[in-house]
Amino acid sequence: MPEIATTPRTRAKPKTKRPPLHKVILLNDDYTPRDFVVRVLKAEFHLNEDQAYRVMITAHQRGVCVVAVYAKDIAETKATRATDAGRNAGYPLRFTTEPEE
Ligand code: TYC
Repeated sequence: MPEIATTPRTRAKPKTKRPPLHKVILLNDDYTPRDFVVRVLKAEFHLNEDQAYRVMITAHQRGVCVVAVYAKDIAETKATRATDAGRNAGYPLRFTTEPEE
């Protein structure tokens, strides 16, 4: 009696989908001091000095820079807290979020 191969060729489809990640985006402005932007990036997003400087200077030169990606609610909370830190210091610093493609 010939043996019949029973190994499935494809994996079963996973039943749960990961929720899409959301980008936190830093927007440039003409007023917020560079060192303040770096300080907020370090405090809220746990970037080191070098990472924070690179993100700040990229936003400064190109207008925007992706800071990090998180689950939606975490991205929104961090963007709000970082924007509020600027407002509390009298600066128009802004962070937004958008879903990853
Ligand atoms: N453009 C600001 C300045 O020249 C610095 C800055 C950089 C502000 C990045 C916001 O997202 C920003 N003082």
